[in-house]
Amino acid sequence: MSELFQKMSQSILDGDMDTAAALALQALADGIDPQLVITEGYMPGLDQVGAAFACGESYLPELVMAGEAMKAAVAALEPEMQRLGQQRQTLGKVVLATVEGDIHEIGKSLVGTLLSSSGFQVFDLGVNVKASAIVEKARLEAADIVALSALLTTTMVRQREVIAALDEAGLRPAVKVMVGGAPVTPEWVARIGADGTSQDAIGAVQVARRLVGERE
Ligand code: B12
Repeated sequence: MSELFQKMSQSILDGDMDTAAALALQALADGIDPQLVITEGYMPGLDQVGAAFACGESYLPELVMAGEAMKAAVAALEPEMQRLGQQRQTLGKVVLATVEGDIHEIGKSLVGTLLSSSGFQVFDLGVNVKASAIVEKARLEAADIVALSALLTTTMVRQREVIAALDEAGLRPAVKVMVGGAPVTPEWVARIGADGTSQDAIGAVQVARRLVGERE
């Protein structure tokens, strides 16, 4: 299995969408758990690209290609992740978005996929979403949870703006707010008055379940 995982990581480093997707399908055919495939197969490659970018060893095109390859892999795994969660009951409604000014979608979409495969009804508004649109959807769907992703230190502040907008709209008492993304820390969560966070999509499901009063 480790050889397959190495190839997966390499496909991200190469920014090779076709290989990334083909390896994902191969893993599914071999009966490997899709969540394991993401964390052990593709994530190490993505982390490596991120680290290389951070210290100036690689540039934006590499980042874009790695992101596209990761998206292709997750898209190939998604139907199976959905299928695995199919029989579960609906645990609650989640309005999910990456905040305004931020176009990182992979982590957000992964959180959405795992939440919906765990039994939540997810309304994914996409990336670069204005606070007003998030509040509107939360109102329309009577959401239980609003989940906000931000990958940039410069866009984290938008999470606080959404909380303020929910408050202003009178929705805050009824809606739990979950925030996430690489720069988000427990201190940030406390500072902006959010209800929970997690560093990964699997943890996000646990937090969401806790927030709707569901026990593991
Ligand atoms: C891929 C990528 C891109 C792609 C995104 C493609 C796409 N379609 O999404 C592109 C090329 C577009 C991009 C652009 C930029 N990027 Co970029 N990008 C990355 C990279 C390499 C990976 C991000 C990713 O997808 N990770 C994989 C997913 C699965 O992980 P994740 O996003 O962290 O999500 C997990 C958790 O955070 C959590 N989570 C996420 N959201 C939520 C929400 C909730 C509610 C919860 C509970 C949990 C949760 O669960 C997820 C799943 O496990 C990171 C580096 C890194 N390793 O993180 C840089 C990184 C985030 N980017 C960075 C930068 C600087 C940029 C640019 C500003 C570059 C530029 N100069 O233009 C632009 C910003 C554009 C914009 N306005 O948004 C920096 C941010 C630095 C900072 N602290 O602010 C990073 C950290 C790279 C670095 N080391 O410097 N990027």
